[in-house]
Amino acid sequence: MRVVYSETQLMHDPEHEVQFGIPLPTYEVPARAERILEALEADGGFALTDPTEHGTAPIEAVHDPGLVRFLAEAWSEWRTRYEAPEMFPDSFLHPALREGMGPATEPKSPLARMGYWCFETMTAIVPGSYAAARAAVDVALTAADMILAGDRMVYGLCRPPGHHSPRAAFGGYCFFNSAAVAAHYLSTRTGEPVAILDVDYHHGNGTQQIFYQRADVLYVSLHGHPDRAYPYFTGFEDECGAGLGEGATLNLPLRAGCTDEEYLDALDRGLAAIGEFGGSTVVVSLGMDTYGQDPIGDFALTTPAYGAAGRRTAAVGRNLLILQEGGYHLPKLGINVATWLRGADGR
Ligand code: Q9C
Ligand code: ZN
Repeated sequence: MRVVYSETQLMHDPEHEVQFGIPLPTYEVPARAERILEALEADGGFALTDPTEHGTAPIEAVHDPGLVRFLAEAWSEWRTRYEAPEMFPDSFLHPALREGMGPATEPKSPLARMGYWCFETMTAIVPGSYAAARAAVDVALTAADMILAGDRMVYGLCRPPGHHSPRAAFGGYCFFNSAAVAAHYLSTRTGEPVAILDVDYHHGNGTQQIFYQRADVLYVSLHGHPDRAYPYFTGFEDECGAGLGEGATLNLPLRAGCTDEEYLDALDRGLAAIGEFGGSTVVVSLGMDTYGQDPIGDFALTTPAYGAAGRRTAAVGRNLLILQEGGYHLPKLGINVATWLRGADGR
């Protein structure tokens, strides 16, 4: 199986995330990508390729150009005004602030701008963030090109992740929604419907939002129930899409302690929906934070479940564009990814 990866993605290297109002060491570290790479290299069944530059047009096809502009400028603006080595917002554009008054206009100061574009306090901007976020999209799009050229499955080792970013905001360790950019790219190039299977522990609120009103992109997600799990405000079972997109969103929220068996049953439900949907390619948002030892998830999955999950996903018979999202238990992250990919590859 071909793997697309760029070292530029390591340039996003924040120290902290603010949780409970306290700056704590972040879980979303460059070593995540290095651990995955090592496991794939040790396996020997994977061929590494660098991405090619795809520019901002495919990003702006799903994201607000203002978000792209902000992320491109944020660090250089910040460092002319503040001493802090990492950029965090302190005020957010809560929807109630301007209720009944019409939309806000984008503020001028970098701090206020960050509160306009960001929805939480866990996604620091540091000097290399924009370059890394752009590289992650290039990884996804280069992998998509390989599918378009005839590969049956390709793995894009994306980092930072992307599925929490909606059209006009970023957060949840994510900047650009690489899976959404790639799914839209595939849909415009093939003219076919595209299905997205999101198996990260967290609901992919960003991907859901981007495609919520579209009938030609199916979004299916298995995740920790939002009653207890981040991102809290989305991912409920009754969110099924709207307008033309009604019926093209399927959320399967799961209980804490979810076992291999329960998980694979839910996966089968998701895969059945994908099987009934058209198109030749499934974009997989692959998160390994479902693992039993993950520090921020609460499922009980074991490594063999990933082999079964990969196998069942491939058995739907579509091309697979597999893109990395979360997964924070460094000692087993690589083997879990390799096991999923091996399962899909049927070797
Ligand atoms: N106490 C991804 O896995 N932290 N993003 C939640 C709650 C943010 C995860 C902690 C989790 C973001 C791509
Ligand atoms: Zn996650």
